[in-house]
Amino acid sequence: YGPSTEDASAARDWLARRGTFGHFINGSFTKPGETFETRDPATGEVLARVTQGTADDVATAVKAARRAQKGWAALPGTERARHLYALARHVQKRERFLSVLETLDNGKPIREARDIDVPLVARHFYHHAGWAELRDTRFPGHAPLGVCGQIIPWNFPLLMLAWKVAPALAAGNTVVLKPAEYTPLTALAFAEICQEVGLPAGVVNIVTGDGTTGAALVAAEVDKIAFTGSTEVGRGIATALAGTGRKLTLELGGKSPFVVMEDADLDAAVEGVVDSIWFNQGQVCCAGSRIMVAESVAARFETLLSARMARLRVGAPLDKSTDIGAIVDPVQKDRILSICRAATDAGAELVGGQAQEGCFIAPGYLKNIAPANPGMEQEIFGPIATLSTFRTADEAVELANNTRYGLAGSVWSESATVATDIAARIKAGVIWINGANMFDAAAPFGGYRESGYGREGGAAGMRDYLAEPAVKPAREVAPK
Ligand code: TXE
Repeated sequence: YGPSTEDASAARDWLARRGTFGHFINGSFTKPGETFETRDPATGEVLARVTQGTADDVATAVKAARRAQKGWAALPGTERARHLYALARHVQKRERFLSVLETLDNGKPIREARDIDVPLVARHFYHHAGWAELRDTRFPGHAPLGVCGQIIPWNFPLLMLAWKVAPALAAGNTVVLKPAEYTPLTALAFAEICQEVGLPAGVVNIVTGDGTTGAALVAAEVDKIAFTGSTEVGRGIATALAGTGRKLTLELGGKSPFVVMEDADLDAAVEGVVDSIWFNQGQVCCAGSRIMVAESVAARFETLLSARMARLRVGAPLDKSTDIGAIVDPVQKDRILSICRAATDAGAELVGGQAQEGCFIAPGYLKNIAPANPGMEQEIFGPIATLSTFRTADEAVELANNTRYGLAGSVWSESATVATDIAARIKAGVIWINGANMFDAAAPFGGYRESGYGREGGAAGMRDYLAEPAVKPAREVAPK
């Protein structure tokens, strides 16, 4: 099924009714302050106005979260679980509305919002409802951290909210979350869901705004900052928090290898590229953006790849036959194009990847590209991969690890021995074998090196929202 016209108009009615948004603090929406526009990148149309959060707004939200935290943490795990189950069910109940809203605000194809983003959001809350119940059995003596400040990007707006909010709440923390300025709308719709399910006031607070609001949150009296975004901003946050004793987890950029061995199923690997770099217009932190193919099969692989690429449809995100939607914002489009230009200036050849009117870029890849080419080193964060070749397994591993990042990787081979051998030698937080971009709430996700630290999902993700028990001093034994 596709989204019906009614689904689309439900989202539009909601936007027309709400129009201008305040923050969501202590269980209700504040009066809007100074506002900015959020647009549909596919059409340029203004969807709504949201409030630019000030340091005072952030402080008010942190206070509300602080007041709510003791009561929330004191609830039995089964009660916190009941709230998380309710959030999951209500996300499912409103899945069509949320999918359309996400597509309007972000530009991603409706098929992806509907079949990937929103179902994963519900799954994340269901999974963490289980953790709320299991916390004390699995982490005896651990305590919640307190108030968590959470800053999220625009590529998976509601899903990144779920990744942050669900484990924090399951552990007994309360949160102040700042969505990205390009895509605040599903977070505000989620705030309404918090009201609908009767989540205690102050447990989830949402303050909208740009990077200055994010910086105010970093400077506020919170016990942890969880950040997903660019490596540059992540570095600044780490510096700002140095010496404060506050916990920090960072999920930053990536330039993940996609390694196709000689014995790989090439058709499957090409489909893997579609799921990898041509998913969400390539605006995926763990996108397999550096394709590396064994030289002996490279020509055949490229023929299949370019034929498949030509069949991808670039167009209106709300059309359910669209494969590649709009880039989130003209600024990001320019950023993508400028890296591609730097790559071709340095000698690479761009196949496809043409800029189109508006926020659209056709899928493409850079070939004949040297390891030190900027297109090989920088995160393009658009639908453009690099394509290079290798001769031996060792060379494949060396190429794969020749990056400052370490978020993810993907290995394609029909031999389990070959695939697991290569996978184990790639330095990355997540490796997929004969697959790409597969996510599950139970599987920890996170990086190495300049991709950040800390994990989200599963037991490891829970641990990052808990304080270790204090070490009990060993009983002194008087010398005989
Ligand atoms: O990210 P920013 P941008 C990468 C990707 C992309 C590039 C730039 O390469 O092209 O970053 O994107 C908030 N203190 N990724 O500029 O600025 C900001 O308001 C605190 C990879 O949009 O990092 C938003 O909520 N917060 C990435 C969030 O940080 C600050 C996803 C992310 O925005 C802040 C996004 C500050 N000083 C971009 N400045 C991934 N890992 O998935 C900004 N923010």
